[in-house]
Amino acid sequence: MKKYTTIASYIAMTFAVCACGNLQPDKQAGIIPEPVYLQQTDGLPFSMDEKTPLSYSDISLRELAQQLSGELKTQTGFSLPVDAAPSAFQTKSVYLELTGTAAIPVALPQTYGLSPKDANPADEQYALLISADTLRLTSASVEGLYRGTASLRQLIGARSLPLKLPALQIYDAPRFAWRGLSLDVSRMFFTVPEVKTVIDMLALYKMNVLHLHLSDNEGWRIQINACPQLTETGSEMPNKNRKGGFYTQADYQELVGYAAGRFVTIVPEIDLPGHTSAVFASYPELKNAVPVSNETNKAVISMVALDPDDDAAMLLVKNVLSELASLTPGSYIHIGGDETFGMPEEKYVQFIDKTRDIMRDIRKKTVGWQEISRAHIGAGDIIQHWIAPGMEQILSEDSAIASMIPPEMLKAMVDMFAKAPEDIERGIGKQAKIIVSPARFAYLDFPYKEPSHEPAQEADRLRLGLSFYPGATIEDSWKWNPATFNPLIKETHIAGVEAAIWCETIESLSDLQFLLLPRLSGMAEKGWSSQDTTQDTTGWETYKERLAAQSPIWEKAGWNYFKSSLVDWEK
Ligand code: TNX
Repeated sequence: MKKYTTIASYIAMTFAVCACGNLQPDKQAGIIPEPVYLQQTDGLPFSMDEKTPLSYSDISLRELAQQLSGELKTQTGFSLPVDAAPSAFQTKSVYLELTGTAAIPVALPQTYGLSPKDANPADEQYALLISADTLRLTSASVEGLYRGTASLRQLIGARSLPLKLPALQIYDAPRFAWRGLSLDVSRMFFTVPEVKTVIDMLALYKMNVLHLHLSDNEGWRIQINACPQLTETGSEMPNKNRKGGFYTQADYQELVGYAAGRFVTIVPEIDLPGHTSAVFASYPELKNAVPVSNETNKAVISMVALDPDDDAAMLLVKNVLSELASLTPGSYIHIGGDETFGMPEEKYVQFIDKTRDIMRDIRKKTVGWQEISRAHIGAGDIIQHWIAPGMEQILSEDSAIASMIPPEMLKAMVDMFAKAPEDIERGIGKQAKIIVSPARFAYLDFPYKEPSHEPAQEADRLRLGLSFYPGATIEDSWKWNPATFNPLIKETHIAGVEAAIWCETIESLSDLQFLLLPRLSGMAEKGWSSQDTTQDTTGWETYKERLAAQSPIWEKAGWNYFKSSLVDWEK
């Protein structure tokens, strides 16, 4: 304790400087998301090799120590010997320590938002202290220690052997309690091992939610025992000659378990009542709530929606959500609710209200795309904001997409986008919280605008991402602040931040990684880092350097990434 008091007075001085926005650029450390407080010291580095013991203060940390040792092997080629039993701190070891909160001597900023498992967001705080003979990671919780291991893994992975880690002190905590990625496994089915790779990517950047988009027009991806046709027929929809597929309940539970081991919560989405062509193909007797001709419905995007007055449809919804709830330990299920083009508004409201009643009965909390604010939602519900200002341009009359859509449908789409700002005001008025996923920053299927450093990547760059979106440079995607980009949304309204990757153009894990990296790290920073350096003159420059430090880590892990020409990857 005495030791911390001394550190505290020293830090109080330097932290005062940081608080004025004059942050120490974390040049050599190269950590993303930028830690709240990082001070590099002049001391000698900590040397680490295959003999450095990995020790811990409490038996509950043994598994974490073993996991860390295994993860370090990919980055270093060796794993650290893990002590058989807990011990007191010893020098020259990597030491994991559960402590009281008092061990963090600086006032860390408040964490806003909602935890996906209703935990105390403060549990993610950690301290990492490195000097010539100390490598000490402390937190009040195992989860906080796990977040700290992500910083440590980056410090190690970015360096070559023999390992010398810079002397530094990090005190860190998240800005938002919910930091996620929405993964579209409907348009492109990813196997269990592939999804595990995505979870590994999230964990390295301290993200804690994998939102799985389990159903859409192009395919139903989760086994539901009460509705066998959903997987029998719905998982094999005609979809650009892509292979179909679905997760058995055992597969899904395996993913939930793998994610939990990395402090990632799976939030499953069943997209309702629209985006349900796979449901209608499975159960053709269901009534369509959208009054359009069959001809219009065969066009580019199908206009279908489940009808709240159809008992068979509501029974299906109840069966699906109940089974999913029993497989999902997290507090939330996402019910979709987006883009019900052409569905009469009263029907839409009635559908969401009925679905919310089901959610209450199965004791899960509701997340839905922002349009659900039109129904009777309230405190405890979350709306996901995706239709950011600028979206309406994509549908302007002379845009690429407008020419592909039948006029009847285009009108319904334009109407929906026009109402979008009201969704947010209404949702806030009803006490709902907001997951911030504005398409132009958070949708990782925007094509990359700048070329790659490698001419061989140009074909992939031009192929991947939806061509009707304007391109975005990785700088465009990083330069925004979740609490200021939309004047309607204040920090206190925000549940968290989510990136989304939609897979219409993606055909493999390698394609997926190409669109995820490097922008995913930037999105993780939006969710975690309290300090906004996007407006500083050096903010982007130092971010680029931190980004460049990630590429050795990705290469050793075998992850594909876009070598943006804006970054000097060689450094
Ligand atoms: C809109 S975002 C959709 C998805 C598409 C995506 C493409 C949302 C709630 N709906 O169905 O895949 O755009 O970027």
